[in-house]
Amino acid sequence: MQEKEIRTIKDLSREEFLTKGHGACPGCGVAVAVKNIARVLGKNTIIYVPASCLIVFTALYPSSAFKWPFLYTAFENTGAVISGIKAALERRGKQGVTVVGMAGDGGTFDIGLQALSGAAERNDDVLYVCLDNEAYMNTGIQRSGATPFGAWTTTSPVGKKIQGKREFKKDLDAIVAAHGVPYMATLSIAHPNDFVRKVQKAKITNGFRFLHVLCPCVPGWRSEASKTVAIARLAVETGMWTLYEIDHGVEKLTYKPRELVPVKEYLQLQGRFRHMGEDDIEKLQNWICEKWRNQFYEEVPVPPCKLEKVKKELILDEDPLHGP
Ligand SMILES: Cc1ncc(C[n+]2csc(CCOP(=O)(O)OP(=O)(O)O)c2C)c(N)n1
Ligand code: SF4
Repeated sequence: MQEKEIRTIKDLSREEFLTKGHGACPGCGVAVAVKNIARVLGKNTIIYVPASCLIVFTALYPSSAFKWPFLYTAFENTGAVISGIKAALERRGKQGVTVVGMAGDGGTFDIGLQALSGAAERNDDVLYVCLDNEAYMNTGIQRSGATPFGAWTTTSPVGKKIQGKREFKKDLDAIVAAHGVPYMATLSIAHPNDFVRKVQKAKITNGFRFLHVLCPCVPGWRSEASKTVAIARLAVETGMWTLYEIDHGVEKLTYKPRELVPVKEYLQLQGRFRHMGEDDIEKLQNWICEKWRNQFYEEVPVPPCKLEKVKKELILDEDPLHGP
C-alpha cells in the first residue's frame, strides 16, 4: 500500500503507540522524541529497546506503555536483535513490518557500536534510532562518547584536576555514514516538520536506516523542564547539533541557522556547564566553527562564525534541579 506522505506534523495520525502511563521525568526529550517517532511509524511496528531510560520508563515487566510488540535482551545487542527479528519475519513471509531499535547514546556510541556496525555493514532492513541525551542517564549520569566537551557528569567531575569532560563528542554519524547506509539523518525535537519528514523517509526506505535524535534530559543536563524544547532549538542555532541527512549518498543540510548563535547562550541554560570558564568556552566555540567548515564548506557558505569575548560568568536563569 502507498504510504501517505507526511510533510508536516499536522499530517500525523492522532493514534498513539507510546501511550499514557509511562514514567518519564517531566520535560524528558526522549519521551517527546519516541512519542512522535511512534506516531509516524504507526501500527505495523516491532520495537526493541536495550537497557536505558526508555526501557525503565516505558516497559517494566509485566507492563508496557507501547502498543507495539516489544522485546528486550541486553544492552550491547540492539543492532543484532533487530536484524534477528527482521530475519525471523522474512522467514515467515511477513512483509511491511518496521523493525525498530531505540537505544541511548551509551548503548549506541559505546557499548552497542559493534552490533550497530554489523547491521549497517550487512545493510539489514531495519531502523536504528539513537536517543542521544549525551550521558548514561539511567544509571546516574556517567559520561559517554556522546557527552560534549566541558560537561559535568559523575565520571567527568568538576574539581582541581579536571573541569568536566575533556574530550569532544564522538562523530558517530560520520561512522555510520562510512558504512554507506541507504538513509541516515539527525533530528531535533524543536524542528517538528523536519523531524517527521525524516522519520517518514526512514520508514519507507529499504535497508539499514539510522536516525539520531538529540534529547535534552532534565536531571542530567540540570535544566528546567519547561526549557527542553528551547534548549534543543539553541543546540541547532549554535551549531552544537547539526540537522542534516544522507539519502542514498546525497548529503543535505536540512536546516541552516542564519548565523551561528554564540555557544555560551546554549551553555548558560544548563547546570552541567555552569563551571565552564572562558578558555573552555572558546575551545568549544572553535570546535563548532571547525565542524561547520569541515562538514559543510563545499555545499553551503560557512555561516558567520564569530567568536565573541565572554564578558561575564555564565548565569543560570533558574536554579538547576541538582547542583554538581
Ligand atoms: C553490558 C552492560 N553494561 C552495563 C549495564 C548497566 N546499564 C544499564 S542502563 C545503563 C545506562 C544506559 O545509558 P544510555 O544507553 O545512554 O541510555 P540512557 O539511560 O541515557 O537513556 C547501564 C550502564 C548493562 N545493563 N549491561
Ligand atoms: S533521566 Fe533524563 S532521559 Fe531519563 S527519563 Fe528523566 S529526563 Fe528522560
